[in-house]
Amino acid sequence: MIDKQFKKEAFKESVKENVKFLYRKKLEEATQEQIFQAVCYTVKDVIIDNWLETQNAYKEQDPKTVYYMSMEFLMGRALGNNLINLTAYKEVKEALDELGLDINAIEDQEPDPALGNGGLGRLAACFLDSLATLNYSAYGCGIRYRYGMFKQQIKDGYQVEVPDNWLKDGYPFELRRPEYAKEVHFGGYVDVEYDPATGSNKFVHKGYQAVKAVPFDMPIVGYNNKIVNTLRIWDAEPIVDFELDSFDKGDYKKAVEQENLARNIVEVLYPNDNHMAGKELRLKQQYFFVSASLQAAIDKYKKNHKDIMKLHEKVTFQMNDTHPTVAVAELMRILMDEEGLGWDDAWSVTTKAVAYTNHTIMAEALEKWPVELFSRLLPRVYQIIEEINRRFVLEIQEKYPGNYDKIKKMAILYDGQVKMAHLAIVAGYSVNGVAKLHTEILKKQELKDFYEMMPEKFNNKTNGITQRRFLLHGNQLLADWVTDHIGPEWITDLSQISKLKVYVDDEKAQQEFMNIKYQNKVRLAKYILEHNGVEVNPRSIFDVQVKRLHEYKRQLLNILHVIYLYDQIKKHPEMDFYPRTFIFGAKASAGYARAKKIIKLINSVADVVNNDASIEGKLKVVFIENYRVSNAEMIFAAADVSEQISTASKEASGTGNMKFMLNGAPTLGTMDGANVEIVDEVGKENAFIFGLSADEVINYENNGGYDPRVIYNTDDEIRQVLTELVNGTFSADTELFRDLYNSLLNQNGGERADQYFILADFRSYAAAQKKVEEAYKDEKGWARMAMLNTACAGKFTSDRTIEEYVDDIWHLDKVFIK
Ligand code: GL9
Repeated sequence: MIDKQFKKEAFKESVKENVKFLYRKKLEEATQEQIFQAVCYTVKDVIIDNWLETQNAYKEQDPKTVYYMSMEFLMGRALGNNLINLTAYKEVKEALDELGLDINAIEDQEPDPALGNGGLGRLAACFLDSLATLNYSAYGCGIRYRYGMFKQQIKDGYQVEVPDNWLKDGYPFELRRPEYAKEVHFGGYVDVEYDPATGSNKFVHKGYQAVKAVPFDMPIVGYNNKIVNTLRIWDAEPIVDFELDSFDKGDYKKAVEQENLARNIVEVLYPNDNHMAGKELRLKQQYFFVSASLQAAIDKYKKNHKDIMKLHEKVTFQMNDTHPTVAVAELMRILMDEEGLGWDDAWSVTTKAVAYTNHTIMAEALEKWPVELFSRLLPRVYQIIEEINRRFVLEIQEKYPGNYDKIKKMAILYDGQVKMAHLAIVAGYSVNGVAKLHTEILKKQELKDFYEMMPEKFNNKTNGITQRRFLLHGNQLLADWVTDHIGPEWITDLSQISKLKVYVDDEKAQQEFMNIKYQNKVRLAKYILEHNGVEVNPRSIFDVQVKRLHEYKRQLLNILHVIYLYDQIKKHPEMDFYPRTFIFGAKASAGYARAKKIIKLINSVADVVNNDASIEGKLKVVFIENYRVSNAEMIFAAADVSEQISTASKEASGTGNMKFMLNGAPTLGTMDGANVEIVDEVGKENAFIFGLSADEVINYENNGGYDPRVIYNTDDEIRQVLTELVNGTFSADTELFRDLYNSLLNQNGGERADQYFILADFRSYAAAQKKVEEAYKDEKGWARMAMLNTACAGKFTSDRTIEEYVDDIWHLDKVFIK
């Protein structure tokens, strides 16, 4: 598609016009930021036309629509991605060249919209890309946080969090839609009033505080198909006092409270990954965007449809984890209190319209709200949950008479808590896990009782990633090479990438493939020099672990192994050793002390190792500051080894693992999450697998854990590594890493010693690492393995995932635009 605006001359004119119009400047006088804005407005102009056309086509063809409800959308930068999906990237790059501008520098002006923590939020973003590309009608529904994921600075080896003011200069791709504003109500009480018209009682919510939810729409551009869907994120505004109910007129205190509520509610994203903080404001955020999104969806439905009882035929709501689960009760409330349905009708529609995805089995991530808090904040919604619970408990009793243990384990309300996962499962028409192993663990362990009672709801949808961002945009050299060899079909049909298999033994192809990897390593080395001041050798093995910092992801195992290698090199300087660069990137939750200490340890080890001339640069350790979507794209492209070393059973899927694979980096990992399926696709001889299995881990856990002291007492080299945490090797303060040391050896309160089995897996990890080194020395063998990883990555496109959601859960219709 070469639209008018993307003919080079027209494009250049338009950019100059925009600079003049927006800033009263000539191109030569404009700053890079101003040029970035001007370029975006030119691109947005094209997008808007397609956006209008798409929405018109949806109106005419009336397809079923999915509303993907998520507290997080980790979009990453839009400009480059939009150009890619408009198939205009190359023309625009040339046009900018001719203006004396570098497209990379312009792209670098864009702040990363970081409205998410990690995998869960990035998955939502990949899904939106695939939905638009596959011609499905879809909305992303979320929150327009004023501050997204914090920016990470490393000072003296410590993480420092800096606010991410991504809206500071205005975000060019968003569109404010005040005409679709909705009111959301908090607090107050419920009155029961007799309605003589119907002869029944109705429930009236009174004395509440109100917030105005104002939507901002972001375009989601499909690849080369003219579809533009919408990510609708909600901002909060105070309801100014003349808009107060007549009842409240002149209530100054209330007006101030409402203003504060609006100011706070969308202020900031909670920076927790796989962890629930239980803060009241978080529940307010959840209800705020859920209520506004449901109201908007129902309004839209009612514009073209009369029968609310058929809502589920045109609309489906996918709940991304339990974060939006209050949607179950809010939909019931709207259907009953606003639309006038009775309970049974409302329940019948709701339970055909909402579906739930589970993303973790980590106990600390399970959302449970105190009844006191919940009922105070959302009195009417709580009342509805009580009734859902009452009816469900009756069902349990009918199915398992006299079995009170079942009620204890499965009730939605128990022990003074509202259990959001139970609500999601009871109401949802589908419950899915995100990788085969994860879904099996849900069925056999975490959600066993629910699976036994309603097996038909459970299904697996293995995660995926979009190849448009993580290969076509992030690794343009490899993308061009792939297209030269097998044509461009892989861009929208990643299964085609298996055609590369015929080249894996072709020496010329091997050399080209590895030369591209080398160039990407040079690009990353330059970034590292600029950002870390560390020189790394692009001929060394780039061994990469980038993901959120979490004990279960075991960055600690990785850095302990680095210490072990360092000890080995020091002890045997003559030993054969292939140069290695260990690259880390990770944000720790601001309140997660142990995770932050692990960051400090990585940086302390880096200081010692990188500055020890005696090891002749054989080992380098780099911690990349502020890991985020934009630098991730460059990091995946440059990786030789993909570290996926979570304690088996803990990582529900992982999606970084797929991004590395697609970019030709073999997995060094445990049999956890989607690693299992990666090995299925590429073959275990093209991966480096180690460690306890999920069954073994679960077995230990169910039987009181294991004893790391046995390993400590019998393995001198492991003991030496641990000792170096507390003997001053990496910090003059010998107490600095004492907590990490203790966590591996001593039980602490309810926490078992080494609860993530680091020492248990250490030897098999070290052995797998040794195999990596041997394999890398065999240049042809390695090239073959790297190419096979790319060639076997077809399954892991989010296009495949979305088609499975559509076939098994959503049943959407495709829409085509002429
Ligand atoms: C996560 C899992 O931990 C990942 O293994 C999984 O790939 C993603 C997407 O399904 O979901 N679950 C979860 O709570 N997070 C995940 O990344 N964390 C956040 O990003 C909040």
